[in-house]
Amino acid sequence: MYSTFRWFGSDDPVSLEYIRQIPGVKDIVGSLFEIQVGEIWSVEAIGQLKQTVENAGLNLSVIESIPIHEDIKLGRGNRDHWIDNYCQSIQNMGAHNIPVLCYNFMPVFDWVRTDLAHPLEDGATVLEYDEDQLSKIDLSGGTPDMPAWVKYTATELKDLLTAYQKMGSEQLWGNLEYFLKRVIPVAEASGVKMAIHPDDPPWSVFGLPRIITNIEGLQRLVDTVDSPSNGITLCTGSLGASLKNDLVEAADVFGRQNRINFVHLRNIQHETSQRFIESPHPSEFGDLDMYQIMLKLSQHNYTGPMRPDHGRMIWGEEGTPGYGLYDRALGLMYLQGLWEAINKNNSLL
Ligand SMILES: [Mn+2]
Repeated sequence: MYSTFRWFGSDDPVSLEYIRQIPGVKDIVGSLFEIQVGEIWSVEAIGQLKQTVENAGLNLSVIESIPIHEDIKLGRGNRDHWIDNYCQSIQNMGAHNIPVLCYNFMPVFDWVRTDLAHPLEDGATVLEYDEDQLSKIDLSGGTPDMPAWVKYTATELKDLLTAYQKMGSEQLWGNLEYFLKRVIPVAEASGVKMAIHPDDPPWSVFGLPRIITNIEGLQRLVDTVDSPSNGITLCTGSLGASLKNDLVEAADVFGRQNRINFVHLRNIQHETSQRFIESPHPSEFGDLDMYQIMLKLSQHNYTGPMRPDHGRMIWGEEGTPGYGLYDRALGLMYLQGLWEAINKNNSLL
């Protein structure tokens, strides 16, 4: 396993120069944010991003993510056009030897939180999700301002929500399987490992179907196309938002099959089954046992990228919710310490 750090591009208040000063970080998780959803990521555009990262003494090792056009998720008539574009983007990644692509198949919205700066008693703020607050998010004016969400106008959003209301989970599965059968062979030939990110939170929101929510769903995905390029992002915080998901088991099940292609490590603390905060990374502050999760990754010889996922906002830092420098760096140092101890203990056995 090697440490990576997410970087949101030249507008990110956390600069590549700062990231380079975090011990053990040589690899960047990057993306291109100016490309319209569905359009091809050109060799030139990817090359520019890669060059910027390399100029700072780092490598571009993961793309997170190339968004999937809603026509693909909806199975609309022109989906083949968008899938062709997606395949071309993957080939262009491969041309630059970028080995991992994190993506998700969540209808309309990316991750959802109801409070981006929930105060803790120590003065830090964290992201919070409270199912009871979800209905207060106003969708009538188009996409509300949430990090990582694609912006839709009021009319576009209304049309999309209506289109999905007619769709059940099985139909969404069919559309995902159609996509994978086209895309995975291209990824494999291009030397790119795909890593689906679990739905966050892993249950239906705003009446939209969500299917990548548990071990069974991830296994169905993995079984759809038998290829090392058809893998998962083990995001502990996303899957762990549901108390039904056992993350140690997930690390074991998919580590054993060599289908973990990317790892996001963070912890969460539940107040109720559908109300939680994103707590500091160490096991003692949340509901997830980071030691046991990493132990499974070590036992299955996971050698791929890992990044510390969302952190708190501390020490007066301002920036992208969940993506400040300080707490993600603190979390990463803890995770690297665990990893060193686990691997040294293993070598003594
Ligand atoms: Mn994640």
